[in-house]
Amino acid sequence: MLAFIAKSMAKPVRLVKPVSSVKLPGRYLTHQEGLPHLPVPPLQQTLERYMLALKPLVSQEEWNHTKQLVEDFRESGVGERLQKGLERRGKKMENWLSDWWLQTAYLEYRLPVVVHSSPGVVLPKQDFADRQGQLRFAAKLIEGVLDFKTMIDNEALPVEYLGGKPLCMNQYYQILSSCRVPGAKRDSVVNYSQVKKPPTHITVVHNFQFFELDVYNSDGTPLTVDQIFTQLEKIWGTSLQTNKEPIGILTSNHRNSWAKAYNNLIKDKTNKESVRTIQKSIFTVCLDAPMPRVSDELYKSRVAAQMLHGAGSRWNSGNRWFDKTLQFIVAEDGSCGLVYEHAPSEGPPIVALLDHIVEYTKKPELIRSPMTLLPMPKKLRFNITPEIKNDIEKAKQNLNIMVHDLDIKVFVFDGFGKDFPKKEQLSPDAFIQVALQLAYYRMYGQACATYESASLRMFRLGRTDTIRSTSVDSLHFVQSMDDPGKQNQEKIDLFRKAVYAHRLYTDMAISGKAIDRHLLGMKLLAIEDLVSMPEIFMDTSYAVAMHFNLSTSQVPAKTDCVMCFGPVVPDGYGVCYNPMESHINFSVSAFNSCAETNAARLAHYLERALCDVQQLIQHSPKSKL
Ligand code: COA
Ligand code: HC5
Repeated sequence: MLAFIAKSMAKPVRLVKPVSSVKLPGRYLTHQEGLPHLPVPPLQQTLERYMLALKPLVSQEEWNHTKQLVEDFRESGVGERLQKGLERRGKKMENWLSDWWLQTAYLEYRLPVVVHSSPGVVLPKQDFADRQGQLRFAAKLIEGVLDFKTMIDNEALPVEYLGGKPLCMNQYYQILSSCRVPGAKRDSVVNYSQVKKPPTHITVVHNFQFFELDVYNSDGTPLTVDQIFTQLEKIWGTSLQTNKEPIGILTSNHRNSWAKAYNNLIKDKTNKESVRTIQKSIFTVCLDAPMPRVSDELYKSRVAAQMLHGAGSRWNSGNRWFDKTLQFIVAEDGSCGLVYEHAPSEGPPIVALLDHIVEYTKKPELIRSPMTLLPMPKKLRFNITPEIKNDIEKAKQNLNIMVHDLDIKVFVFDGFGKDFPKKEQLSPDAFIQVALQLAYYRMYGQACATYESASLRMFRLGRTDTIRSTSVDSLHFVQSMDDPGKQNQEKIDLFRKAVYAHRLYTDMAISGKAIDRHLLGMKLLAIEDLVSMPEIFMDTSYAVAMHFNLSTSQVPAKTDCVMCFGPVVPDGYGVCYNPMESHINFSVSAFNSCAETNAARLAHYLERALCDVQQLIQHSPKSKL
């Protein structure tokens, strides 16, 4: 099917350039070409909306100062010049933003991918509690991913829609057989899915030891679940020693340190080959060592931590290659999930894959096929010099600090799900976001800059823009909620107004009219084109607006699972939620090193806020709005 590209490309596609340069023929291409280009919003509109977004965040004095800077920006012609530059870029490129975004948000970002960038997903606990069950489930999971891969390869994935509009499907072609590679100043992503001979193996890691497992027969058919199970048993049996160097932990380090260690590591030919095998593999499966048991209440938070960072060098953090795009994690006690490297894709395609796998693993097994003798999966060797050993030790220390610093709380809100807001003719997402504003305001007595991911996939190669959840309307509502001088009806009206405002911003963002990426574009163009940085980007208000104490994302799934990620500022929270019909799965993260934040406390305030708003609405007659 992909023979057309296969012949012309012997090397992996290296994503220093945007993912865009991968050309796929057929149905996919026709679909992609029908998608609109991301527009550059009008300058005046963005500047006005920026001033409005600042209202609830800065003092009147700061606001007046910024207003002056914004006027200067416009009147001096600097804004217009940058605007024209962006518009030219928009005409030249498939997407004026995607490559910049890939570089600035991911490949040039130097903090470790662990906690700071790679999200985790906690899948429902599976019904097994021993090694047999673990390997059996892992085998089914592998088969499920291969089934999904066939749909990708055959371009048979159903096109997704948002707000009635078809979405860009490019990210699906970036998640398999790809891997991030560290670089001195910036990383890159390699993608082997469209090379002449695409890989037919996955990597499996157990007790910190990596194996190459071929998952296809020579005729191109995938191995059966039984065959994979037998291969996993062999891997297990040859990796019983627990005293191995956790080589994979190197990938958890600060990107500059890892890039240095990487260059040193791959000087050795055997090491280089092993690393290439991991990078090329279709995906990775981590067979994790058992973790300490915790109470039912703490269980999901414990698993979320295991997915995000592996729980430390003593536990499973060395049982990973964090640069790998997809790592499925299966433990002996039935816990399972995933950690993924964010550069190639947003959450929704990953979750679509997970939904498919979970359904697949539930299917009854097919009749056992006669077993052909398969070769032993190849163990990937690493020669550890004293220098590499030293790099591993340093990476361990840093990782353990990160592990101790991450405060994570996963909980299920079971008061209601999407059902209640829908019944009240309110957008469930906006409802949750406004409740979160209330929770934060009650804890801190003020509002903060809040980020919610909005999909730009209505546009070709679209990634995300920011929904700014803190608005003048959300502030009015949260200030009124606990004000004894306000009547319930007034509070309800203010709540509804805030919810509408959020939904309006969402519609604006998904149709390419939000302000954050436009401002970023002008800033990046100023770095390229201007001699000095325009003052609006050096202003305190700008810094406040970009300091997202609340970094949030809705990632809906069919599966009853929860996604999680770390905060993006030292004194912030990461909040991710999956709203189901009658409950909502939440994760809240924070850093222990920050005395002002506490994940469980915000979780508690959030639950209370959701309940209080429901009560308010239920116990009052329908609003006029
Ligand atoms: N009355 C009744 N029902 C309503 C309603 C109203 N006023 N407003 C919305 N609904 C319904 C919708 O029709 C929808 O129905 P469904 O469950 O049958 O699909 C449901 O409520 C959910 O809508 P809403 O809560 O408004 O959110 P959304 O699904 O439009 O999602 C975003 C909002 C911002 C999450 C979405 O636009 C988006 O961008 N998603 C991608 C985010 C992303 O990429 N995250 C990961 C980043 S890595
Ligand atoms: C498996 C779900 C992961 C969700 C990850 C996510 O939301 O990433 C955001 C991406 C973006 O561009 O908005 C970034 N964020 C975690 C910082 C919100």
